[in-house]
Amino acid sequence: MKLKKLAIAALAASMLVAFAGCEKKQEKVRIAMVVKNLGNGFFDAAHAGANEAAAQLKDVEIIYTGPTTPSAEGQIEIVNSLISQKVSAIVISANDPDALVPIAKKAMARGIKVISFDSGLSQEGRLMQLNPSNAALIGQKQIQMASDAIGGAGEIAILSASAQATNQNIWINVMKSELAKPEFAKLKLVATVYGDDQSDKSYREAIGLLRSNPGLKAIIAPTTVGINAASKAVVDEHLVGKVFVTGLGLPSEMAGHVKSGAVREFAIWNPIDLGYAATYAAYDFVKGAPNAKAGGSVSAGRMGTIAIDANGEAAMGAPFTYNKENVDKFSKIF
Ligand code: RAM
Repeated sequence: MKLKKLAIAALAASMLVAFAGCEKKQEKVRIAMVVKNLGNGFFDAAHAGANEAAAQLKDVEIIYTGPTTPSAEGQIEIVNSLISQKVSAIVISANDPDALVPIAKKAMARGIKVISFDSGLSQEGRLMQLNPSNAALIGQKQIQMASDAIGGAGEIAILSASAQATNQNIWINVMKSELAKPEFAKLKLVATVYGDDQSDKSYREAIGLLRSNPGLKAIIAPTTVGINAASKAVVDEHLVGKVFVTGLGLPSEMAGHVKSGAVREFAIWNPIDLGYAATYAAYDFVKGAPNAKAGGSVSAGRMGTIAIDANGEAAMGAPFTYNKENVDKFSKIF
């Protein structure tokens, strides 16, 4: 009888161990990618990169989310609910550098690792900001492309995303400093408008620019949504060859506009790689990797090691330029 009791106890104990093991296996690192807004091809590509990283890391689940329109309020609500869901990390492209800081701090106080990517949060609101490239390079490149498209002289305008977007505002400041240089003295910035990364609003703003500035020669749109909408507007207003659009675009969305002649050149980095690297970075923070800190580095799978500077910022490669020679090839990728 005693033996039988012992055997039952041993069986129960082994079942418990097996159950606990099973539980452990199911515990995944839940990384929430919060984007500026849903329905933007750029973030869809970043999401694909996040999924690729999760498949390689094996114990990661990606929660892809964002508001329908790019507002800080929408993102605050989402972050609040992610705090209740006790996710492991939040990887956010912020619609405002400061408005989201209190909620990001609340998340971090609960042990959630918050990093920003693409459009950054102010330093106190995140552990790391992953920039796609160096901000100076991105800004300079866009002025250079506009200047080249119009022979170095004429009126230009900027069609941006939302007025509070961290990334676009940094690039616009660089563009303005570039315009102060003697080599761009003949370029005149006549207006800066905001399409809020919504196709319809961006299109209307572009039409407005074209109609109220009859001497306009170039529109620079440092947003994939804006550049696509501005190119359509130039075609619809029969201004191909007279007004050139440039900025940051997705080859898959821009190939037709390069062919129509509305766009000669545009630039971008690989959004798949950006989402992939941001996911790996978040994973290192969740796992408490000793180097995952300002002044350290994160390991980003096929992207190698990414250095983090003293302000907690990291940058990936230089933006790449697309034109009629290469746009079709890349349009199959992103
Ligand atoms: C849009 C978004 C994003 C930006 C790209 C270039 O998709 O505004 O934040 O990085 O454009």
